[in-house]
Amino acid sequence: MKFDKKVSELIKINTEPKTELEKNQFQNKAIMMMGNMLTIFKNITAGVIIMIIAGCSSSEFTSHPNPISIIYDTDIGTDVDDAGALAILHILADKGEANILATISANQNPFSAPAIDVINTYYGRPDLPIGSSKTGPDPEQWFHKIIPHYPHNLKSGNDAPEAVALYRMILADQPDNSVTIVAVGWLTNIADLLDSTPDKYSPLNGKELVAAKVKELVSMGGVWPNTENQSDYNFKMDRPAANKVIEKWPGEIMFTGLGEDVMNGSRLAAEVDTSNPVSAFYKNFFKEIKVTERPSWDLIAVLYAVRGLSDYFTAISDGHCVAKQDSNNKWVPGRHKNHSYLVYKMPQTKLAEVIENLLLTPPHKR
Ligand SMILES: [Ca+2]
Repeated sequence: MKFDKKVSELIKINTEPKTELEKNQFQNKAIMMMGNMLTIFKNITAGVIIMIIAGCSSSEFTSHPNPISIIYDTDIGTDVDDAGALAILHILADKGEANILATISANQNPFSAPAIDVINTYYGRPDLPIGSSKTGPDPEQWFHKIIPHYPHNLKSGNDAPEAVALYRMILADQPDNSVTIVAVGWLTNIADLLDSTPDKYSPLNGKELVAAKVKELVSMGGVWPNTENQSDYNFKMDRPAANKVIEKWPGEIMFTGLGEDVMNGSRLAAEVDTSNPVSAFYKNFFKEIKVTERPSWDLIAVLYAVRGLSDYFTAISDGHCVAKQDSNNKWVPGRHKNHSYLVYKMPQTKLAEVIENLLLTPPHKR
């Protein structure tokens, strides 16, 4: 099933009033589903018993007791780390550590959403909802010209659901305090979500919906603790959006910002053939800008969003970030409000190995 068909069906389910006939059909379906679930439960129980008897260990691709529900928001195409970050998000989902709810472009470039679709399709999730900003920046830089060579359904971001509508539809359907949003580009969609008004998906406004459903926003932005004239790309690209999110986001934000000195991509480009589009994206990027590896900015944001601090990072939470009108950010030490930023705990070379090993993991074939 095409992802856009799935999204349109989701919209239909969430919006159309149910007639008596539909209600009866719904009840019958619910009864059938309960029967199916009982059968599945019996099969799982039997499977577990067989595994125990046979002495089997669980495979690498087992379900995790608490997979993190993730919405991935990206400016994919302006660099290559967005593609690598989406790849490792899929691998972490294959391992049962993440449940990807949606993949959304903050980049208005019409090729960004198809690039996301290429990666989702390669990693076996062609049905994942994909949204696209209709208002965000559209830089001329574009590094993924080879997307036509890979299977995907979405031909243009103009055909994708509008980003904020998709956010609202997905969030409204999730349990309270359960969703992690990881934003690895500029914060246009996140600011627009805050400004959104009640609609057919939820009677809550954007700020209320976020407060109810989002556990944490992970933002790959800023230089920490202070920029000190090192202008940050993601904040700078949509400064009003960054300032709005810093000042008005109603829940926890983890600013990651790390990655400049954690290099990756060299082994992926050298050892994995171009049937993997992410390997091809890295190869082309390296050729175009004449480098052999790339910082892990966005990949670190995803790694933290799914695995938390783990052995990799420490959080600095005593204080808060102040939005400034230029392209800088300032950390004011003091009592924790709702902001934190990451610092390294694991040596950068070892962290680079963790990330490259995830990039080299082949997709779980479904
Ligand atoms: Ca990015």
